[in-house]
Amino acid sequence: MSNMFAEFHDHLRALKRIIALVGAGLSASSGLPTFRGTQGLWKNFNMIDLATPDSFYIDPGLVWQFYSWRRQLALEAQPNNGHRALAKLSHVHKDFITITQNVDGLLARANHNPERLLELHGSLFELKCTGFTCNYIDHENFNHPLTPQLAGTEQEKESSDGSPEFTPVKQLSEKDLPCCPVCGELLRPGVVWFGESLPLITIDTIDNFLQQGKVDLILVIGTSGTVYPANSYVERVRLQGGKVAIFNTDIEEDILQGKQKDTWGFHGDAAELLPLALE
Ligand code: BJW
Ligand code: ZN
Repeated sequence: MSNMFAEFHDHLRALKRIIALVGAGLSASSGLPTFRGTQGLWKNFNMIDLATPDSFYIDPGLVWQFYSWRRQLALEAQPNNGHRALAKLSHVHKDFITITQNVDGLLARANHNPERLLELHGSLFELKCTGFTCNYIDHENFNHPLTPQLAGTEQEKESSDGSPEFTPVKQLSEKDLPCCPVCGELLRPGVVWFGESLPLITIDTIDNFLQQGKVDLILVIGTSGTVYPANSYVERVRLQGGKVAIFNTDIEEDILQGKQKDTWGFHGDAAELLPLALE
């Protein structure tokens, strides 16, 4: 592996335009659960019950307890060396952007250059009004709990395998949940659920970066690559002739054996691998 890092370093020095595409695996060693897999968030609850506009419409109390618990986990978590390695690169490399699917705010807390950080799926710490005619957004709200009735969800114990587990503790109605200071309607988390459009300004910034010149390399960090449009950026870089470097605890065998053209595979914890590969 050490030869591979040396080779990668030489390569990195010669590259101009780089994208990092980040998923939940980057924050795993900060103690935040991923979504899929045996220790993932979706093992007890179907994502359709928690991460769609319909689920919020049907039971906002259940969905708010889920996000209140996630906010608490993220507030207690600390950025790891992987977050810090990307943050460093964002200050020294001019033609570099990080596209993160994570909503935990840990890259920002690791001092990532804000101009080069694109939060594709929003943020746990943004609150948006659901009122039809109201555009109220609270861009950064780190209060916990958001209402007295949302207190308590954070006391849930770990599951038998040690991973944090969500269990709703109460039946909550709209009056128990955060409401808009302007119009009084229900507030919702500022994250992107299935079937929703992504922030247009973010999509445009990524499209512009991809169109301004060939992207030489995309670092694909701790993501299963199952969600569109995030997963499409890897193929777009390949089509431009760019290379791909994967950092994941689960990598296909042919990639590890160097059989897939223009693809590097770094197998293991992204928090440990990224400082070795980037610094
Ligand atoms: C480690 C590690 C360690 C572990 N080190 N590695 C059919 C029907 C309906 C819709 C669709 C459909 N087909 C396609 C769609 C579109 C849909 C979609 O993609 N669905 C698929 C599931 C099929 N997409 C959408 O609906 C999106 N909107 C959209 O397309 O609108 C149209 C549009 C497009 C473009 C412009 C404008 C409009 C929206 C998708 C929103 C996804 N939202 C979520 C929830 C966010 C809120 C929240 O956090 O609760 O985002 S879903 C969830 O998945 C979350 C994540 O960001 C996302 C990706 O997950 P990620 O990060 O990859 O995590 P995991 O768990 O899957 O993988 C972790 C990886 O880490 C694994 O590989 C591990 O091995 C690895 N790992 N430990 C390194 N220590
Ligand atoms: Zn409002």
